[in-house]
Amino acid sequence: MTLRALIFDLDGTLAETEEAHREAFNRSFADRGLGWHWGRDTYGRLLKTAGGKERLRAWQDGLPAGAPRLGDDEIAQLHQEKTARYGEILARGGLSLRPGVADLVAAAREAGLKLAVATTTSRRNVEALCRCCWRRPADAVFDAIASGDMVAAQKPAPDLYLLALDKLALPADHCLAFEDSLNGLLSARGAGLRVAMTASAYTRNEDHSAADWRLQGLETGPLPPVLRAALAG
Ligand code: XBP
Ligand code: MG
Repeated sequence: MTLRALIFDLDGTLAETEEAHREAFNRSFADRGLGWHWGRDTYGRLLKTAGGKERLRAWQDGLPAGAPRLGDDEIAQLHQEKTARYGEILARGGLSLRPGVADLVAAAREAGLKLAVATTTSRRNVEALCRCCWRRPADAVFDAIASGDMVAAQKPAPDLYLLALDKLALPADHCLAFEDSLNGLLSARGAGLRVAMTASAYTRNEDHSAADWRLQGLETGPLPPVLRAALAG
């Protein structure tokens, strides 16, 4: 099989973004005077639900009976406010790529591989991360972007990776996925992809044994043999 493209998950894989997301959620709660606050332990549990709006609904479902609840339109509005806060955090340079990511992306581009993103977060947040960490628009870094606002079913459903493959116009067996979470692993495998895992701060205790490769980090390697061969040209 000739490797033709790398498909990267974004949150937790390209960068440790979830503390910035958590801060943005908490700021949007405070702005509205909701009296909600997500600590790390709570957020770690809520991260089992992919997608910020879906996560807000899962949070509400766990509130005591009789607690005030937001309707779907209010959830959508609150999530837009959260996304604005997240963009402000990244615009202040509040984030950097995980070690090894910039070098791998540059080496893959140099070797003629296509590069894609398959992420549950929004297209707007993909743009914010690329401008913050690469100082370039997302379309200048990646050949194809599949984001949560483009599909109906979030990870672990395969929809995002199937959309990335469609945008790349490549079959799954010519591509390699990089993920940090079990939801992402299941999504990529569901789309027929082989998966290299780099667990992140919030996913270190998950069971990633179904992955094809489990790396400590992209900078420590060893990279999957199929990728090493493609980079060697
Ligand atoms: C991780 C997610 C996202 C982020 C929050 O996405 O599940 O929901 O936690 O971003 P990835 P939004 O697939 O990149 O790991 O609030 O924009 O959803
Ligand atoms: Mg992730």
